[in-house]
Amino acid sequence: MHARSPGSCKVSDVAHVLVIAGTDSSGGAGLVKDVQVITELGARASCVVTAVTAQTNNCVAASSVLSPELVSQQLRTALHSNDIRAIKIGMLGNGAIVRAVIEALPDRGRIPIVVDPVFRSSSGTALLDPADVQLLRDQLLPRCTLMTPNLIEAGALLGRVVAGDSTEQTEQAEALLRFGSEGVLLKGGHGVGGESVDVLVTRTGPPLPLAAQRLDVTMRGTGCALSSAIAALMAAGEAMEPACRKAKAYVHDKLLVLKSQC
Ligand code: PXL
Repeated sequence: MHARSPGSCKVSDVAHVLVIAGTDSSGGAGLVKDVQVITELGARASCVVTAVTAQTNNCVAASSVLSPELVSQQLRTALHSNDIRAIKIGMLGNGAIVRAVIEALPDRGRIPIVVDPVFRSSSGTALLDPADVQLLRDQLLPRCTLMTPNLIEAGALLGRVVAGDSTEQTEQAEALLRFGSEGVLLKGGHGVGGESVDVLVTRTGPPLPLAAQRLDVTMRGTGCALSSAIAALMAAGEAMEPACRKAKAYVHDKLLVLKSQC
């Protein structure tokens, strides 16, 4: 008989996602949502807090970013203490934190890094200045595996008007790919039409439309949920395309449940 030492538990077989994000006191978006989704999908979560926000569903009452040193230390210690299999990046808050995260990120290609570019709260308050959006675009995206912008964030990153149809959406997704990530999932949730179509573009294949019936229901934190689900699935070994498909179906199911309750 062997006594198991406390350190012998094999956590390395477990999909473990590191979330870098801000908190939302309402619980509707941000870190709480991320950890909830990751846990529900059977993965483990560690976290790096970048900012603390006081929010209702209708407004941001207050917001304070943490020091870049504290963000950097959280990131380094989380990576050091755990066998992290994927990283999800949400709200960063300012340029100093964007830089701190870039410096402490693992080398590209080691583990999947999914970035959901958070520029505004759902209620419309800016959560990242335009100059810092450029920094994220030019220096963080080349370090990432997948970016998951919505149509509005894509317009801000490209300095263009929001795509009005599927041809423009695919063209904008391809333009976003030039910023250096390996893939871009450009979400069509803010568009019009009977279907909500996300377009996945990568360097290895043709653009892939992922369609779901558009539901006349809104849920805060759907962007957080989708990117966290993708990160959890990729941490468990899924490739980018099936991870995006399954994550979209997962979020769609959540919206269906919400609709059935309305
Ligand atoms: O849904 C994007 C998002 C991410 N993180 C925080 C947020 C929001 C939207 O409101 O508040 C903290």
